[in-house]
Amino acid sequence: MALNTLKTETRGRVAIITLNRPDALNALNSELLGELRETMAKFGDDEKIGAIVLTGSEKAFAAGADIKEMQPLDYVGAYMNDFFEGWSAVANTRKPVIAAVSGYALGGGCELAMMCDIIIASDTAKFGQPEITLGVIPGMGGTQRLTRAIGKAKAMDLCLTGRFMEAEEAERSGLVARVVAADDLMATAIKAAEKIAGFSLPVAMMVKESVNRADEMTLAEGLRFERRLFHSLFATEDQKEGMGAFVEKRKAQFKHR
Ligand code: CO8
Repeated sequence: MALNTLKTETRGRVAIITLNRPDALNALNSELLGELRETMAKFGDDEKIGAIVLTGSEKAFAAGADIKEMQPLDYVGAYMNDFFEGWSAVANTRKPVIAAVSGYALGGGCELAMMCDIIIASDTAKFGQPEITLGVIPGMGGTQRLTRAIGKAKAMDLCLTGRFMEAEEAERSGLVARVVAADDLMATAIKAAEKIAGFSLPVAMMVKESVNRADEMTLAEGLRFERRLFHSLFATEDQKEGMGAFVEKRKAQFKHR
């Protein structure tokens, strides 16, 4: 498939997807969404891929949904097309996804980063939900995922004032897992993805599924869900191999990778 808005490459078991609309600071338009959905699905189905890194440019991870595309929308059109619903497929990718964020991650860009499982940011990253300045509210999860990630006080501050949050504050607030120097961003993200991709893939996928359930379930339901997954892993060869290798003091060779 020829891609106009993305670049992709694979390194071993890691797939790297780079948003590539430099003239629009990687603004997220319909074409990009279509290509990202297809690409995520392709890597999701590829058993040789164990983890995905999603990144943008040095200046912008993504400066939001494409305002020029949205501007002429009316209510009926937005409702009938269920505008933005297509992003759920990206959020529902079952393999682990790391967002490597440099520069602006604003509006839909911040929301896209939050659809990923781990955000690693360069010290130049700026996060924000400035939709209020455009006369709208976040529409791809900004009021929901951001509030769960950083709490009501900071989420209200960002969504109501539209201010940008620097990488250091984003890490302190719990949005970002690690902040690294801009030059080290991709190497750090790829190394983390390689580490994940070296483990048993179904186990990594169950970790992702179970952690994400924490946002959706009560503690009691979530603990039961986790326990069932935990029990199920004793039916896998990878559990036998992982624990066997520990006891035999050797490196585990997981089968399902
Ligand atoms: N959409 C479309 N084009 C964009 C966007 C965008 N989000 N962001 C930047 N661009 C374009 C600019 O128009 C410009 O294009 P051109 O050269 O043709 O004029 C080019 O990218 C470069 O941008 P700037 O010249 O503005 O670059 P600066 O370095 O001066 O500024 C900023 C960088 C601060 C990031 C600035 O571009 C900016 O403020 N961008 C918009 C950020 C924003 O508001 N994002 C939120 C968008 S709304 C959203 O994501 C969700 C909406 C939910 C609605 C729900 C409806 C159902």
